Amino acid sequence: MFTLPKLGFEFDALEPHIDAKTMEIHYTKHHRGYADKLNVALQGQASLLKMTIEEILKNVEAIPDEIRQAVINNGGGYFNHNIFWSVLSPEGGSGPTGIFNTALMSKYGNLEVFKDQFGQAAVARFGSGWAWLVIDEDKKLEIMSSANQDCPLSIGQTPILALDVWEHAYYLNYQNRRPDYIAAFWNVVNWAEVERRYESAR
Ligand code: MN3
Repeated sequence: MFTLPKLGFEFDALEPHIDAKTMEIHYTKHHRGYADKLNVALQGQASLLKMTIEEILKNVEAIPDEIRQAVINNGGGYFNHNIFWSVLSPEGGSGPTGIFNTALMSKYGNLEVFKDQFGQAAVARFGSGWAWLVIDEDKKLEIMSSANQDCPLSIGQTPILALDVWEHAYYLNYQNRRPDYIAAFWNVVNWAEVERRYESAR
């Protein structure tokens, strides 16, 4: 059974950048919904139930046809939000450090260029989806976006920074102003966690 991770902060801790009501509904309804539906889809699937969610999403072709799309949607929804909560923090926003920062700077030149390109990917994602900073097996950094709950793990990429751009992530506070939500996101990014994910990836 896949269960929700405990949030590292209260629902109102990210205000004014992400409001308490959005956080509460997002975590207790949307994220829980993905976890519940993933568990339903996996009922009786003994071999899949022995795997981690990362292993399942890395091997979607091994999922039986009749549940594959349900697992991609709900397993992706479950895992993607786990990452998203982990890279948010009320103490966030400072900026990257260490070897991760060195890699980021060598790719993008400076943090503002990176934020701008990531923001463009997030704005340009039509409809519902995610913006990502990912690394490949050589730890090469790349900005990408995905539709719906499609997970970068399924195309061989390891996500280290995530931004949910489904309307449910921002509509209560920002309505149609996705760019304002994206700009506010940078104030609550937990760069230490992004860095940890970069360093611990193999
Ligand atoms: Mn969401």
